[in-house]
Amino acid sequence: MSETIAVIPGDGIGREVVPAAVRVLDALDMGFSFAMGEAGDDTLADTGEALPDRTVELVENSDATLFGAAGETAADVILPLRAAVGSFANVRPARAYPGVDAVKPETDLVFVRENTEGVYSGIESEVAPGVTTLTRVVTEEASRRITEFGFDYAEERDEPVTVAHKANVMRTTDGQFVESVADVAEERGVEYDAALMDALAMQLITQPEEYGVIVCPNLAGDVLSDLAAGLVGGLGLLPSANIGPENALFEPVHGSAPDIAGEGVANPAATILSTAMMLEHLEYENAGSRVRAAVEKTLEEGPHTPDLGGSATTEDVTSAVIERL
Ligand code: GGG
Repeated sequence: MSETIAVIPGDGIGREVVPAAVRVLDALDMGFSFAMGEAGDDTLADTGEALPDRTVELVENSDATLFGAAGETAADVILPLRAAVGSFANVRPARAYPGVDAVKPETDLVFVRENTEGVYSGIESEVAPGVTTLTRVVTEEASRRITEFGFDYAEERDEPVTVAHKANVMRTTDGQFVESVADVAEERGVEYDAALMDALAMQLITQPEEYGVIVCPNLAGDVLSDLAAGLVGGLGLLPSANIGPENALFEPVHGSAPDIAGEGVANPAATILSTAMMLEHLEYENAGSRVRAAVEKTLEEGPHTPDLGGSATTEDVTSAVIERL
């Protein structure tokens, strides 16, 4: 085993939860090597660039990347990093765990978010003082690709698919999206539901158990997955994978949480669960399952960080996960 993992803590609590996840990977003793990279607000202040070329090269030359959190420079850091691994699908599971107070304990959802376009294409301008615009890009190619990925993902897990959109208002762009979804579904002969994303937000809160895999345009996936985090006990529990054809980047769904950064109390579960996704993606299924099981046991029995009502530190929780490995 000689995988090289690029490790980019980023900003805020990224610098606490990423070292915690690396401790867990070290404890597995799988012979991984770690290539540390810098990015984010402080990197911008120190070097004049939020994402130095060296960090991008490191990501491109690694077998997978573990990223922490982006702060004010998110658009200059996380979007290009996702592009550097060629990722087109952002997979965000949102599950309620025994032992954690959840608004909806029956929640078990996976958001499959289009990761390359939509309103996150970065095409913004100030056309006149006080007048700004944003171009929303939706292509047939990217819409079909995320749909194929979402259908494959759901098929492997025997889950229903719901497609979130707002084609009644964004008629051309989401019109393209829903048309591409319908074409792919017809070609594959598969069933799915389409739902207006605003109505779906309410349905997810009232009856999340009715849903499985939710295929979304970029912004909808970002927003709806955070909504689902609220159902299961918070953003400290949501891992994610950014998958490309040949490379991938793994990160917690949460951001840099400047309100608690530096206090040593950030919940490392989302990042450690992201490493479980990374291990599975690298085909170390057994190691991935062990990490996931150790996190689940720790969530069930404690200790818990303050976001889950406990008083444990990031270190305490990480040590408890490692003990349970
Ligand atoms: N680890 C995820 C992160 O740093 N999130 C901050 C953020 O602004 N994310 C936007 C996105 O996920 O597209």
